[in-house]
Amino acid sequence: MKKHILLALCLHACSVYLYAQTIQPYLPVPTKQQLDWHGLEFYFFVHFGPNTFTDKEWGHGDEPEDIFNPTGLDCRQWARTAKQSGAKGIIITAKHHDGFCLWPSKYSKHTVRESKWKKGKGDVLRELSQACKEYGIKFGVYISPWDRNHPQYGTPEYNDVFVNMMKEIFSNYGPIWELWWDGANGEGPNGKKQVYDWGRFESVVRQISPNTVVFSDIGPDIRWVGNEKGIAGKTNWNGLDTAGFTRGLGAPHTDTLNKGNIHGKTWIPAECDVSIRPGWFYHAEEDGKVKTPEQLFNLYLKSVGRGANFLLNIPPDRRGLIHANDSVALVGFRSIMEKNFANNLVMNTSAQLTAGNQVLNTTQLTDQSVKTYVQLNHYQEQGIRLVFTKPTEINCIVLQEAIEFGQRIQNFEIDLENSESLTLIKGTTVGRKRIVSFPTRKVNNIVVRITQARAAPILNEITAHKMAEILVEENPPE
Ligand code: FUL
Repeated sequence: MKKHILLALCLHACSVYLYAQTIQPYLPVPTKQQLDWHGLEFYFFVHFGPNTFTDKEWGHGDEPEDIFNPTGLDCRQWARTAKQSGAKGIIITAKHHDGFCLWPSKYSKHTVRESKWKKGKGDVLRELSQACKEYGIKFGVYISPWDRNHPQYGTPEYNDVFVNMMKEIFSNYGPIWELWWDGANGEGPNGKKQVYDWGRFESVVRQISPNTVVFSDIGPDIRWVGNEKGIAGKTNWNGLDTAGFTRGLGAPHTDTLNKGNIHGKTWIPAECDVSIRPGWFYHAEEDGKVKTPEQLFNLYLKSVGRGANFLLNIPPDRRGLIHANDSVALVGFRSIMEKNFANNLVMNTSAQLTAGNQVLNTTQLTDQSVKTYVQLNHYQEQGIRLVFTKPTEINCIVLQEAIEFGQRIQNFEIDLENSESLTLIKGTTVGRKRIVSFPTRKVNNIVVRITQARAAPILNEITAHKMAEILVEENPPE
């Protein structure tokens, strides 16, 4: 009896707590820019350049500039396709390893200016940055420090060249939302490798564009997920320890990048890069190998559904257009997303915070707003029970942690209850979003419990859905 009174008091205190107390962050926490980045979830990568015309993946840097000659480049078509697919931005390969600049850089003689395209007056970065603005999506830039063309590559002067190129891009085409640093460091035209001045590159970018989020194997803002398949770890911590590591070959083990470090000192979330086709660049013979809408949705579950972001490469063809097969797949993906997530079945539940026999109604987790949240101060005894108004078929539950206060949940469990049976689902981390799918169950209630956490867990949203059965992930969550 005494225990119940205590629990009741504690639940009451907890509800007061929700409104009255400022929550202490559990470090590390994301910056404002990183938090906004998490919210974007899905955006395009665009690999385009001489390789598009030579059918290569890694150009040697000796390709004649005239090879770059798209016959009908239309960056508005790229931006429109992104918008229609639900992608929130486009990151373009401004310069890949072949060194060819898609803008007329003053610091290179291997650029669009030296090509036949538009009689040397063309500028892909100009056209794309404008198109992104027009369609209200973000504009980002990939720039490879490895340069197989630049005559100064392999000498200290090349670091000036690289810095100047970035300055050019930031001042002529900004704002740049995300900057993508490839860690590759091969030989240049004179057979030498470059010693990159990463410290300088980083401080220049921070100085000229503090709001840009910078990607590389180890951040500073976003990390590589450790594979090019678009798959984050089922356990995925946003923290990463970078001391003693460098970009490229000196990066942490790919498994660490995939899962993060549970006690990682810095918030460096994972981004899952993957191509819609086998290659990064367009190859006509891959026109029949475009991923299906279902495969794209599965990648969404394995990236965003594990707390990371989804960077999907859509390589334009030799016309400079997104191929119809890719567009069709993207439209299909968008429609799967809409159809399967539109109906949030927790709208038909009453949500309760429970502890033993004590029950407190709560609305914060089912109000479809990530701004309201519940902190479980006694999570070992507490659960969140969603009681459906009638038995309801579900096969997908989405949990969201209020990551602005740090990532806390280490293990969770979900009971799927009906009058005959109880199915237990177990998972590890949640992070910004955790999507769990399972064979369809008809349930009366679901109960979410946090079984292990690094600090009092804070959830901001729970949703439940009935997706097409074919979309359910094959392997149960962990
Ligand atoms: C890698 C590059 O070598 C590939 O060509 C591609 O650009 C991929 C996204 O990053 O490091």
